[in-house]
Amino acid sequence: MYSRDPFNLRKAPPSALTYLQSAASHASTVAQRATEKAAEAVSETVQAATDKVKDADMSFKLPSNVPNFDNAQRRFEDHVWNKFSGNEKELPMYKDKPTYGTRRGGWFSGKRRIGIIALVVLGALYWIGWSNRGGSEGGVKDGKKTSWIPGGQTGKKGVDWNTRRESVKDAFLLSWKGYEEHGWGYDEYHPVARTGRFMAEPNGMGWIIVDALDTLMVMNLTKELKHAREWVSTTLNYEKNQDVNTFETTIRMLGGLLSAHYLQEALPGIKPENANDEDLFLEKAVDLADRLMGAFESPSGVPWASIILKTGEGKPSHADGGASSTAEATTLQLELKYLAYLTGEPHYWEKAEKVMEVIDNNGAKDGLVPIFVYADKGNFRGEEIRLGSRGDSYYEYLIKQYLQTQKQEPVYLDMWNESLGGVKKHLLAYSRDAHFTVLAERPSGLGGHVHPKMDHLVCFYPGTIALGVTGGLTVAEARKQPGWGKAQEDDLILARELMKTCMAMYRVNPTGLAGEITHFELADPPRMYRQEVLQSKGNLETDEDAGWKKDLIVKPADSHNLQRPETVESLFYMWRITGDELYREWGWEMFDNFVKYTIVENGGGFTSVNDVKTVPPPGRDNMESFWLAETLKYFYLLFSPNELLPLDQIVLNTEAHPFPRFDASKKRFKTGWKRIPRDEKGDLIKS
Ligand code: DMJ
Repeated sequence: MYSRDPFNLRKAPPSALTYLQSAASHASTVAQRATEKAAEAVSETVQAATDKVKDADMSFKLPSNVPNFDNAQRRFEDHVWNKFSGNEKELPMYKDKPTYGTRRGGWFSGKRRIGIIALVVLGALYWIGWSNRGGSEGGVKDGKKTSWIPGGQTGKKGVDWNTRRESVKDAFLLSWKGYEEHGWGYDEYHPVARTGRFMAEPNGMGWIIVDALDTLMVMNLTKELKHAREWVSTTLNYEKNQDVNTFETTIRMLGGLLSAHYLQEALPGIKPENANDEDLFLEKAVDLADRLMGAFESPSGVPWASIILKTGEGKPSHADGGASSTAEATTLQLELKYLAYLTGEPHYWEKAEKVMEVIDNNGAKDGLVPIFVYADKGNFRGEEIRLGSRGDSYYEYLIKQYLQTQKQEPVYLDMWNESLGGVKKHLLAYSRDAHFTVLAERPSGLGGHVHPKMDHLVCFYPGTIALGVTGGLTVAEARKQPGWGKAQEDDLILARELMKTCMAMYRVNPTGLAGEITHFELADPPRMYRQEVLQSKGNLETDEDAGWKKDLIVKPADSHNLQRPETVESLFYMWRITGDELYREWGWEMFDNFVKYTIVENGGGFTSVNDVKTVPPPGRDNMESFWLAETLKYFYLLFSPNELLPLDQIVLNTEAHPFPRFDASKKRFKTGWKRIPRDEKGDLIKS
């Protein structure tokens, strides 16, 4: 464990904070008085900084919770998203999944400077132990959550979301600056040791830089983007004689390059004016994709788990009897189909959809697929069913493939609907007392027992259900569409209940951060969704009646937090689709806790932590690339106006890289396969 000193206060205290530090070092009563005084001073400073941010943004006074229509960022976004319709322009070596506790572990101008000052000042509050002034831990004071950074207290009326999203941008910049200074070019970044590591020699894969390109664009961080682009242009190459994970390389690198290409075309001021390298990102994407194609050269068409990029040679998994993970094999389709659309090359499309056909021809019951599949024969390995690790994004990409090609491929809607029905029938149970809806697992197949365990990864599901229900429209818009009815309303209720369960997975811990895995107490026998629909009784909004916490168990081996995005991802969808501000408030609370408990000293950035049940949590000294690519992007979007990346015009890949929805028929692409019909029991009818 390292001692916490956010924002380098001990080594080089900014002058305004020297006073706070000395105050904090006085003996008990004196220190107490000094701290209170200091806190008042800081609070005034923060208020002044916040006001300045607001003043800088606003040409006239608006109510604080109304989006600012006149600031530069907003103009930038309006310009962009007005252009959207149609959008005519034409490794790592490890699997990023839960490992049950064994996983490996400048100053700027104007408004930005003020934002950073505010964050620094609030870091000082943490350093001097502000949290203890209210006599309770974790920012809970008088039974109410308190906030640490500009934007105000959670639950407060008239919240300024623009200020809150600026705080997210500041957190991103702090992470980026730490990486730029101490880990530049490395694929892994260790913010405490302030060093990094290549996952492939020489010069790495661009793991962090490429994954973050589109977040830099969405946040309009042009200076940082220029540096990143230069690196991509001068240093990035995929001539690596080393096997890399097919899926991770596709979703992060290919996905990152493609969304950078897309946003560069769509956003004003992003593409360099004198660029003769205007297709830089697309060229890199094509080069990478052509190397990845070797993974699909298996007898069945299901991709090998790994690929040697230099030779294009596919490799079976070293573990799991050589089987590929089902989620990995089926989470390459959005990327390859968008690339097919951009280039007009049909083989990307065909390879991608062939996998779906082979998987579906196994005839999995009720749309629920086992989590391993052999690349040589295309058959499943074992019967284990879950929507957590190795199962998750299979389901996600069903509905997203349907939306990506503007609903031209109903086969994927059919598969999505079938799987949602399977989830309701087999996997949804209620926790024993509070009746949280639990998305459980079936480790021994559908005939086996219900295992009440939820990986953090599963929390992509509530938002994805909501996306499936409305297709990205708001509920208000969707209710006017033909075909809307009780089934859709019920699914939204289910999404809300699961969202609440995921939030409980955060609030159950004293840090307010979720562990990698949470178990639930069930009744004996379990009460199941298919038998009765229950509303959860746990009241998450008060700390007085926290009896609901007894339904959740976070085991020591599962209590790490890897800065994962799934819950804020779902909060983002839930906010956009339902318009219920509760989801934004929950997101703010989560962000607040990430800042409070995962920030590292000396400006290194933010880190994964080892134990969310200890305050402060011991650091893990690793910043995941998806912290920049996903987690902070989703926070930023959650607090942004809804017009930024309009949900009915884009799809986000599983690494939060946005692609446009497109009319596949314009490039003469269409679904090249059909499902084998099923009988009334769901068995394949083979001719
Ligand atoms: C990301 O790489 C993707 O979201 C993937 O689908 C799951 N794992 C991480 C984030 O948790």
